[in-house]
Amino acid sequence: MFQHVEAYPGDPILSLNEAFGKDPRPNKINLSIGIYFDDAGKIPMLPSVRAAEHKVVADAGARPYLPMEGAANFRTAVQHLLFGADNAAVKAGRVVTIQSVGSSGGLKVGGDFIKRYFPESTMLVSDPTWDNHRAVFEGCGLTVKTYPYYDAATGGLRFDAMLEALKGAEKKSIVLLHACCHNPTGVDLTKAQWQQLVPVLKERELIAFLDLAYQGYGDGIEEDAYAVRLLADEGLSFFVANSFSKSMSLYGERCGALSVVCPDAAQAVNVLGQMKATIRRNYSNPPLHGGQLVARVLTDPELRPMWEAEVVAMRDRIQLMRRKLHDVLSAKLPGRDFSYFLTQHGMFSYTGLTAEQCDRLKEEFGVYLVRSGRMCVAGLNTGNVEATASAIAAVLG
Ligand code: PLP
Ligand code: TYF
Repeated sequence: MFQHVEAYPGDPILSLNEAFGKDPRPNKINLSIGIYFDDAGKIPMLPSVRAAEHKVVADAGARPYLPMEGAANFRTAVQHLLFGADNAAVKAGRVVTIQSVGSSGGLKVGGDFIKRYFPESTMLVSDPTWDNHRAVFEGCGLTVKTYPYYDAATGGLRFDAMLEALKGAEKKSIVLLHACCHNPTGVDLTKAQWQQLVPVLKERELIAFLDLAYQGYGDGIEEDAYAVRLLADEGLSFFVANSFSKSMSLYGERCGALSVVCPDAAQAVNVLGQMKATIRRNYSNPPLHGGQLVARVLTDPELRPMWEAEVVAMRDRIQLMRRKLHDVLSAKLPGRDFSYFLTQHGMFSYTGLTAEQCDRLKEEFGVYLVRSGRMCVAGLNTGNVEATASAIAAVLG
């Protein structure tokens, strides 16, 4: 019956993470999967989220289905977080937000919607991007192509080439942009570069699809929403998928959202309606619990500042590890430039290590990096950063 079902090779990142779990070596170091670990190497349960959970559980009653679009308190809180409570587009009823099953669910619902209403549009993603972007959007039936992004020579951005490519893109192409903390490279647009991008989006009638999976890990919760607010202020219509997996350490609760900024409130009503239809066809409605934790943290006057401080602490710890790794590696290999560890943002850095060097790191030293050379800097801690630097120095030396 199922002879024609071919073997699944597995997701490269998730498979590597599983291999790490099975590795019996006690000093193994996991810099593969995009998860924030604390200095003890544990996934944190944020105190703000724990307190929110106590409150939510104490208040909980029956468990009805949520509406297709998710819980109203969650959706409003997300709009305020992303756009600001006083945002003109939000106030005008031009922003549609649905609660999604992780931001992956938001990408999928957005992709299905785009396939139905912009069937001729090509999806343009950065070269490189998170592998699952291509998988999700091709799974929606969209054609996925790339625009230039990462500059291997400098460890920075090929901004001019990116702009040129977008200037030559087909009208109404969908442009997937990482709003902050680019996965996998850690290379982000500056505010000035976002501003330069706006006229290109307008002239070519390009439709931005922002992916905001690491809000707070770049420059700050508000700062990392810069692109979202800029595009809204510029009057553009666009999509934004955002995640609470990393910012609230709620990975397995699958908390995310998809927002669409529309030209007017009447179009927003229809867009929301068709989003609901898309959701109904996919999974009917999102789960209740995690979204209520998020809504509680975002709206509770005691918990909100707690969470904001926790995000600062996570971001600062990553920054400290970036500095430490940079300093130790620079001391060990003085001829080489490791400044990219300091200039790249968020959880990831592109190290330039080859697939073979990553294999050696894994096999000889128990240090796990994705074979593209992507390092999850958030897996470093005071107990493993020196060993990581020594292993990298050994494979580079
Ligand atoms: N987008 C990017 C760029 C990511 O790196 C991730 C997770 O690693 C996601 C989306 C999906 O996150 P989630 O579905 O957990 O919200
Ligand atoms: O490390 C990464 O880039 C991601 C992590 O449902 C991830 O692939 C893992 C599981 C998931 C979403 C993202």
